[in-house]
Amino acid sequence: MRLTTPIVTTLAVCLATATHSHRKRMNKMVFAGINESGPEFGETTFPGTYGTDYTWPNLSTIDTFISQGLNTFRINVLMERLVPDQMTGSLDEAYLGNLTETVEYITGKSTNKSGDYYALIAPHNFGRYYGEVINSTDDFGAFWKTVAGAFKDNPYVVFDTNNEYHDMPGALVAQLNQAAIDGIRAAGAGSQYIAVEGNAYTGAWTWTTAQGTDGKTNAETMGNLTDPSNKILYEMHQYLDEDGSGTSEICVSETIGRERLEAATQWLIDNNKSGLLGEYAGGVNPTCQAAIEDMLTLIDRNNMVWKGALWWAAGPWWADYMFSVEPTDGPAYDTYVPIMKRFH
Ligand SMILES: *[C@@H]1O[C@H](CO)[C@@H](O)[C@H](O)[C@H]1NC(C)=O
Ligand SMILES: *[C@@H]1O[C@H](CO)[C@@H](O)[C@H](O)[C@H]1NC(C)=O
Ligand SMILES: *[C@@H]1O[C@H](CO)[C@@H](O)[C@H](O)[C@H]1NC(C)=O
Ligand SMILES: *[C@@H]1O[C@H](CO)[C@@H](O)[C@H](O)[C@H]1NC(C)=O
Ligand SMILES: *[C@@H]1O[C@H](CO)[C@@H](O)[C@H](O)[C@H]1NC(C)=O
Ligand SMILES: *[C@@H]1O[C@H](CO)[C@@H](O)[C@H](O)[C@H]1NC(C)=O
Ligand SMILES: CC(=O)N[C@H]1CO[C@H](CO)[C@@H](O)[C@@H]1O
Repeated sequence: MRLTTPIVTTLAVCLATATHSHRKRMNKMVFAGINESGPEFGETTFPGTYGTDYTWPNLSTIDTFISQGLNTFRINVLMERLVPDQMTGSLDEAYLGNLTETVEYITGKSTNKSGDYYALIAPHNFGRYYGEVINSTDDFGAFWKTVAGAFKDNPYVVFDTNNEYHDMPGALVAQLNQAAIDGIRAAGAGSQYIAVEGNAYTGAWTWTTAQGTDGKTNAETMGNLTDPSNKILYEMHQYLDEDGSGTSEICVSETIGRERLEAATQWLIDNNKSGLLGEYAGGVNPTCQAAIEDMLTLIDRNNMVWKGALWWAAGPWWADYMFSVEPTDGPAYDTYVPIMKRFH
């Protein structure tokens, strides 16, 4: 949701080998799904009241998405509700209880026959805690050690360190991500994927160009993260409207999604990293539909680096929000869920 002029890159991206051009179906994404929104609503009200300020996903909608072939759900939460008062504090049992119920509902669908069902735990905090930029890597590591400890035995949880860091030093964002990785592994959660996000709202289109307050881009700072389990996913977000903020239903062109992903895709390839498009959306209209399909085609063809894509968003309180895929009345449900299904 960064407000800058669009950068249209002309960099060519290495595509998958032509020998696969007659595939009957798309390659399977590891993670195909949607964002579940609700637990982070009322994001300036702490702690807030369940049912008034925020809500949890309607679990029966998870079944609907699964029946449509989706397998990954990014659950947006707030750090202040999960670990109140201070990052080094303890878990709020009620909020954790609701989160655990949602997580286990999703991941419990995993069987050898059905495949894997993933739940991302994603603090929608933008690198802030009670509105202040997080500057203590020790406290942030402690937060993640505490949270990961509660889920360490569930291999289908994905820990998403924070939603959309922005207007921070790039070096600090990388250090916070490293502290989160270290805290999660120190909790004994060794098997799970960890989704790291970058500065500048983790935008794919500006991954190599947008500078943090220290002048550093994500491309310059994020590549040195280390993980003893080697399960880092570089999570990026991409919207297709003029300013890339996801606030307009108008997409720039039918090819804008692919164009905006090209430089980041090349970075993933050059640095031997795995990527996850953790948020994307477009309006319900032919230009956006073509652009989304074109973008998912790029992801599919580069599935040696891109491991999946998650639509923004579903959730019980979106009402007629233009991007809502909440089953089955969400305005984008009929158009975009079949497309997601096709690419999974
Ligand atoms: C969910 O949160 C509500 C309100 O805080 C609480 O009463 C309830 O016990 C929680 N549910 C679980 C399963 O922990
Ligand atoms: C699932 O597969 C794993 C590995 O192949 C195997 O060890 C396990 O017994 C299987 N579980 C079930 C319930 O079939
Ligand atoms: C770090 O964050 C705390 C809490 O928001 C703030 O009080 C402190 O001034 C910050 N320190 C630095 C060096 O920015
Ligand atoms: C790794 O760190 C070095 C030294 O700080 C820096 O020059 C380089 O750009 C970093 N690489 C990546 C991929 O982030
Ligand atoms: C790329 O990463 C994979 C998995 O992290 C690793 O096994 C492989 O050796 C790496 N390849 C190169 C060329 O660094
Ligand atoms: C939950 O979702 C189901 C299936 O879409 C729907 O029938 C039901 O009305 C929803 N419940 C609430 C409370 O929104
Ligand atoms: C693109 C978009 O819709 N962003 C919204 C995501 O949801 C949060 C609240 O959960 C809003 O603040 C954002 O504007």
